[in-house]
Amino acid sequence: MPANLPPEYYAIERRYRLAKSPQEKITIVRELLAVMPKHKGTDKLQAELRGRIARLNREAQKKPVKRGFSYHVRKEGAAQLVLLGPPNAGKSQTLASLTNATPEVTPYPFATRTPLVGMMPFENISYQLVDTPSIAPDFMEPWLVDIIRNTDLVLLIVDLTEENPGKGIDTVMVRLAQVKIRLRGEITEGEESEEPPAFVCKKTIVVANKNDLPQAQQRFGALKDVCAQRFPLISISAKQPRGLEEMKSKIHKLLDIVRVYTKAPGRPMDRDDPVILKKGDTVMDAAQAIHKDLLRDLKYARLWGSNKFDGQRVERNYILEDEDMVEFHI
Ligand SMILES: Nc1nc2c(ncn2[C@@H]2O[C@H](COP(=O)(O)OP(=O)(O)OP(=O)(O)O)[C@@H](O)[C@H]2O)c(=O)[nH]1
Ligand SMILES: [Mg+2]
Repeated sequence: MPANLPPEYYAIERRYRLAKSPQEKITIVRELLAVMPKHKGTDKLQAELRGRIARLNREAQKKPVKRGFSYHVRKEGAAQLVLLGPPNAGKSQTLASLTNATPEVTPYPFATRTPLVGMMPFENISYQLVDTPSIAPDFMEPWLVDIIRNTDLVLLIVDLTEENPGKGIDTVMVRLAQVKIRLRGEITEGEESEEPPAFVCKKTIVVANKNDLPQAQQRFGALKDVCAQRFPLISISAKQPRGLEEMKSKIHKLLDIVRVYTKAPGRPMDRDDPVILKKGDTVMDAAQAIHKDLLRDLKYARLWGSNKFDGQRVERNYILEDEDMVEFHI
């Protein structure tokens, strides 16, 4: 008997692939169970998902239990970006300018006390932004650690009205080193293994904000000298706004996101709802993102897109590129 799963099921399953922590995965598997029609055709799948929850629970329990209060920000969209920085740098203004969220933007520091989320549209996808409380030499919310460890990219916002905007970068890096997090412009596997054990590296872009104010250009020049070797760097005015489109493109490039449009033979291509993959992912990864049965039954695919002739036949292990169109053949 066929499972006849509804479209939401596949959308949720795609999110599952992007989830990192066991806890996050458990929540998503529960959602899968909730939307799945309950009949004979889904008995096996239901049993399998319940087994998966049990396995993930065991995995979650292996980790040391952390005391204290924590926020969990569930990932949505193509990737999650966390806004970090020293007080008053303009993190909340950046969130307000890029998303529909309405954070408190104030002339005084430490106005933001809890994480606040907004979705930032980019072309036909969107990224999730998370605004956070400021980090100072003597203050960082303890729960911020988990949020940073779990995120896909850090946007480190510094303030061009400060005489030395680079100080904001050092403050944040020193504070994070104390909780075993290293911010890096580039992460290659070899480099990561050079870090002391238990350190987590997070890919980071430095965003110098308030470039509409006097002296900003000169200070950005100085900042470039000290930081452009270590981090991708961009200058913006979150308030005006200025440089935000360029920043979004840079973020998209850095994340190495591959959008793939998929379809079954004889069916139309849906260009509004790409499957989100990582650089290096193959036709098999795209199939798995849709359904594991598709992965099992897949024989080959036909491709439309860059560097191919239309309808070219490719094998299961073919590496996909951004904006490729894939037709699955089973
Ligand atoms: N001129 C100018 N002012 C800005 C810009 N971005 C933010 N500001 C101002 O800087 C101040 C701080 O902005 P916020 O967005 O609240 O800064 P924050 O980093 O969230 O600060 P916390 O209160 O510590 O959370 C506010 O008065 C904003 O209006 C900008 O691009 N240009
Ligand atoms: Mg704020």
